[in-house]
Formats: sequence, structure tokens, C-alpha cells
Amino acid sequence: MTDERAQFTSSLDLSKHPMINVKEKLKEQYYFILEYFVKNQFDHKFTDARLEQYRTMLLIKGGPSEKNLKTAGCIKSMINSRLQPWRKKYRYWLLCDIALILMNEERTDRAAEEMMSYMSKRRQQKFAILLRALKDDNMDISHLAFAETMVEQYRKNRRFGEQTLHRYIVTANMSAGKSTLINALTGKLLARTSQEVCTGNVCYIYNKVFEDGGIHLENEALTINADQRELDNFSWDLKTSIAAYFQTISHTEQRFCIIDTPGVNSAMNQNHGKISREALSAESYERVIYVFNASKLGTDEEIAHLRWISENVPKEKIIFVVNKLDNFKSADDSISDSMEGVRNDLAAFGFEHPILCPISAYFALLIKMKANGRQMTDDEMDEYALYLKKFKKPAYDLSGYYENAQVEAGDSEILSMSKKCGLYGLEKILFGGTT
Ligand SMILES: Nc1nc2c(ncn2[C@@H]2O[C@H](COP(=O)(O)OP(=O)(O)O)[C@@H](O)[C@H]2O)c(=O)[nH]1
Ligand SMILES: [Mg+2]
Repeated sequence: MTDERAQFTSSLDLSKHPMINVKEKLKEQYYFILEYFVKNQFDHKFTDARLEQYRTMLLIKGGPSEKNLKTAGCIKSMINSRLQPWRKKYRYWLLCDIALILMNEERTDRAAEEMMSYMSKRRQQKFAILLRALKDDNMDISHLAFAETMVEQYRKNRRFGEQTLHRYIVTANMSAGKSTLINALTGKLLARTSQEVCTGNVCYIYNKVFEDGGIHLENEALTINADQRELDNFSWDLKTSIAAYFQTISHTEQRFCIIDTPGVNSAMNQNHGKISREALSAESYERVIYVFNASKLGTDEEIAHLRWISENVPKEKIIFVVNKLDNFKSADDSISDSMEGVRNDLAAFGFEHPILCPISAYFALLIKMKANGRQMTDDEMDEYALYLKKFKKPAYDLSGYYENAQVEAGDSEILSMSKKCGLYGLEKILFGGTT
């Protein structure tokens, strides 16, 4: 994993940071030294964004004051104070913060080395224990209890960064529900569901290891705290990266990148199809998630895209998601009929044993919103109630199309509904997971 990516997909919770409770002047010194060591190793826009987060946490206004810029003296008093031995903790916290910002072992090592050059031999030895503990999960750090939660945060990120990145690319005709599906899978409103009117481009959506409330968005600029307005309005002309904790039913600890592509048959913009196909040709990925709209199967546009896919993507890489299965009035035959129909269409293109995943992405999204305690509008709550009633009927139960998605006695409403609407089964296929 490149350094930028490791930083970009890292989680960081500063809400209980020990320096929140110290005097203003100390906060300023602490921040200044943190900035100094971090920037010495990797002066990059993500580093800047993280540092801004520390400035906010420490309530630091403006830049460091002139006095603080007398670097050496300030560093010594913060990390090697002889007169105030209780300040010892600061150097440990600083190293944790440096490691958490850089998310890179070599750079952290170099920063630690530079810090140690200000310390006596004896202090260096003790300090080096923390450095090793960051890299070694088995090392006991009970004697460094004051830094334990920070070390744990770093370790989680480090272990996460060591995992393989699973890349999935999502493709569909317009309005098949691609954005809704991505939002349902991630449990966040990351993919825009409004019309994509501009040029269109690909969007890389990465997961993070734990929830820290931050959504990282890199488009024209980089922010680690994107709000809904920013997520709804970034320019599609540019390639975009997003990183957020995925709220999954399956509790996955693996790394994923979901690549969103423009709908291939955009009436607004012919270019969308070209961009999508270029992405399908150029990107590396394990799987293609091909989203069908079950209530609009077999259109010319669908057949055309399917043909292109069958000729240009290895067949075993494709997962077919059949969406909007909630749309049928008398469900019994319709659902199995349309699944059969899709199977036949696919067979005509040489897909003999396709992976077929029926789903209601919209209900799945509502389930996730409810599960995550997200604010829902009145309409959304009404729709949730309606879908709940619908999916309690055996005719709509999609769990049977999946392995290991049977509803069990004792399943909560959220769990049983996520099984019946197809979300649970699809998550298992994509994310694996422990639940
Ligand atoms: N009934 C129903 N509508 C859905 C479902 N998924 C998406 N939609 C609706 O279909 C429309 C297009 O969805 P969107 O996710 O923007 O499609 P995209 O163009 O493929 O990204 C929106 O109005 C969604 O609310 C679903 O599972 N069931
Ligand atoms: Mg969309």
C-alpha cells in the first residue's frame, strides 16, 4: 500500500486525547513539536489535514507563535524535561500521534530517532520500547498504560494496512440503483443518488478500520471531515477518492475499495459509457458488480452493455445483482420469473453458472439507516414500515437465493430483514465477515 493510501484510509479518534486537558501554552508547544516532527518526515496534504484536526482538538488559533519557533529549546523542554519528570508522558504521546498521522513505519522510525537525539541514553532505551510496541501486538504495554488507547488505535490501523485490498468495480445502466446499492453496502450516503449530469468520472470508495466519524474526500481539495453537502456536490469531472468506515452487517475487518463508475447509458452524456468501459478495461479489480434493474430487464441498452461485459471481462469475476425486487405487485411468480429470465439472458452470453444476487437496495439502505441510528425523514420511516410488511411475506423472502443467509429464530428485525432483502447474503459474498 502506498503511503498516501495508508494515511488516506486511516482512522483516528482524538475525542479522548490526553492533551485536551492541559494548559493552553502546553497545548501550543505540544502541537508545534508534533507539526515539526511530522512535517520533517512527510509534508503532504493529508498530513496538513490531520494537523488541522489536532489544531481543532487543542484549540490552537493561527500558526505557532514566534517564541515557539526556537525549536531546539522547545523540543527539549517537551520531550526531555529534567525539571518536570511528569512530562515524560508527552514524549510517548507525541510518538503515538506522529505514528498515527504518518502511518508509515520507516518515517515513524526516523521521527523517533530524531526525538531520541534529544534524550539521555537511559531515556532512549525506555522510549524505544514504545516504538517496538507500536509494531508488535504481543508486546505488553501495561507499564505504559497512559498511552495504551493511542497505541491500540495505531495497531488497529497498522494491522488493517497490512491486509490485502479487495477492489470491486460497480457498473450499471442509469437508474438501476447502483448508487443506492453502494450506500446500502457502506451504510453511508457516499455515492450520489441524484442525476450525474456533468462529465462523469470514477470514484474510489475505501473503507476505514474503525468508526471515527470522519469521511475523507479527495477531489479538487482534500478534507477529512466531509459533510453531506460536500459529498453531494463534489465535481464529477475529476477522479475522486472517499474513505469512510463501512457500517456493515457482517463486521468485516478486511480492506475494500468500491469503484463507482458513471451509468453507461446516460442520456445527458454519451461520455459516461466510455468512461465506464475505460475503467473496466484499465482498473485492476477482483470482482465486477453488475447491477440490473429487475423491472427493466432485457432492454436494448442492457443487452448492449451485457454483450460488452461478456466480451471484455473474465466471466468468473462478475457478480450480478438483480435490484428492485421489491417492485413486484404479486411477488410469487414475478421474482422467480425474473430471476429465471436473467439466468436465461446470461446463458445466451455464455454465463453458465453466474453468481446471481437478488436484492432490494432501497430497503437495504433503509435497514442500514435504522440500524445505524441515522436520522430518517417521515417518508423514509413510512417506506421502512411498508417494506417491513412486504418482506415479512414469504413470497418476497430473498434469503433462499443465498447460502448461509437463512433467517433464524432469535434474529433481530434488522438481521432478519437484511437476510430477506438480500443485503446480508450479498455482504457475505463481498465482505466475508464475522457475523
Ligand atoms: N423500488 C426500488 N427503488 C430503488 C431501489 N434501488 C434504487 N431505487 C430507486 O431508483 C432510482 C435510481 O437509483 P440510483 O441509486 O440513483 O441509481 P443509479 O443511477 O444506478 O445510481 C432512485 O429513485 C432510487 O430510489 C430498490 O431496490 N427498489
Ligand atoms: Mg447513481
